[in-house]
Amino acid sequence: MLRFETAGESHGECLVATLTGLPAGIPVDLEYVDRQLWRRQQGYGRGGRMKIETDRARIVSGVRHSHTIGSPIAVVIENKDWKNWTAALPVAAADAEPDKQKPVERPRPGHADLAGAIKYDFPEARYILERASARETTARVALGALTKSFLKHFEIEVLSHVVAVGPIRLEREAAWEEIVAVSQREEVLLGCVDPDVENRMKQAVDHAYRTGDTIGGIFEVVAHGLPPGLGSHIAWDTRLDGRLAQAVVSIQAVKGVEIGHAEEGAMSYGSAVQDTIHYDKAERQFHRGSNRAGGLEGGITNGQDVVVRGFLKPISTLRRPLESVDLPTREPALAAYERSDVAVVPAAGVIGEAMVALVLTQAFLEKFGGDSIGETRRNYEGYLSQVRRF
Ligand code: EPS
Repeated sequence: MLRFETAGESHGECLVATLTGLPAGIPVDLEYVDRQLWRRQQGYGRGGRMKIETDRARIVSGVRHSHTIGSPIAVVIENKDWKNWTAALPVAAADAEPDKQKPVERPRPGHADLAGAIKYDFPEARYILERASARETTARVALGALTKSFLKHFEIEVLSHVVAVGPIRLEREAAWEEIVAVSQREEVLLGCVDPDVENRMKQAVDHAYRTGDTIGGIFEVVAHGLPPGLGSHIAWDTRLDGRLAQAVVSIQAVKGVEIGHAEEGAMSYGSAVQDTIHYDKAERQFHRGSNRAGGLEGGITNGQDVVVRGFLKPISTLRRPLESVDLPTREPALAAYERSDVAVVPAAGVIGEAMVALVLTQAFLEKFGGDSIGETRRNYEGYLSQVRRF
C-alpha cells in the first residue's frame, strides 16, 4: 500500500514528507521534482512570500543513484523565511523573545483560525494558521512529483490548467496538447490555454488587488494515458471518483470538486449527458462519443482521460478585512491581515496534479503491485494483454 504523510509549519524550519510503498527502480530526476515545486510557486496574483522562497526538494532517504530503492522516501524542503521567525516560533520556550511574538487574535473569516483555536484550546490562532497554511502543499507537490515520475514510466501523465478565475471562464474544452504547452511555460501567468481569456482573468486579479480583495477560481486536472480498470464499483471506499474527490477537496481553499461535466450534467437530460459506446472492428478497440463522465464510470477508470476540477474559494486573508472579534476582549474588530496572496488558482492546479497522481499511483499499485519496477511492469503488461483479448 502506498502511504504518504507531511509535516511542517508555514514559518517553521522546514517541511517534511514521507512516501512509503513505491517499487524499487523508478528513475528520480531531481530537476523534474524541483520544476514541479517551481510551478507551484508561480502565477499572477501570488504574494510577497514567494519572493523569499525558492523551493527545492532535498531527498534524504529512499532514493540512491537517482532511483527509488523501495525503502520509505523522505523529503525535506527548507523554509527560507524561518530565519525571520526563530524568535517568534522557537521549539524550546527558552529561545523565545517576548517582543517578537506574533499572536493572531482577530480570526479571519474563512480561515481555520477560529475553529482551530477553539478546538485546540489556544487563546489565539498563531499555531493554527501555521499548519493550516497552504505552505504545507509544497510537501504534497514534492511527493506528487515522485508519483508522477512513477506514472510516466507507464506512459501516464497528469497535468492541469485553469478554467476560471472569479467570473471569467474558459467556455471551451482544452486539447491535451494545449494543457501540455501550459505546463511547459516559463511564465505561468494564470495557466489558461486561451490568451484572450487569460488576459481577462488577469484584469479580474488586478481588480482584486486594487480593491484589497482576493479572487478564487476553478482548475482542471487531467490524467492522460490511463488503462481501464483502476478503482472499483464494489464498495463505497474503492470507488476512484470518491477517492479523487477527497484528495482534491483536501487542498487548502478548495470547497468543491467536479468529475467530468458534473455540474452541466445535473442540469441536463440523461440523453445529453452519457458518453455513447462504439467499437472499431479493424482496430479491435472500444471508443466513446464524448468524455463527459471524466474518464470514470462506476468508480472505475474507463480508459478515457480522467478529468477532475477543483473549485477554489478566494483566499480568506483580505487586505480590506472583514468583521471579526478580538479574542482577548471579545469586542468587535476587523480581522487580522497577514501578508498573503491575491490569487492562487494555477498553483492550486499544480497541487491538484500532485493529489491526483498520488491517488492514481495508489490505485495502480493496488491493482498491479510489485516490489520492483520490473515486477510492476510485468503485471501491468499481463493485464493489458488481457484487456486487448477482451
Ligand atoms: C498563506 C499565507 C502566505 C502564503 C502561504 C499561504 O504565507 P506568509 O504568511 O508567509 O506570507 O504565501 O503560502 C505559502 C507560503 C506557499 O508556499 O504557498 C496562508 O496563510 O495560508
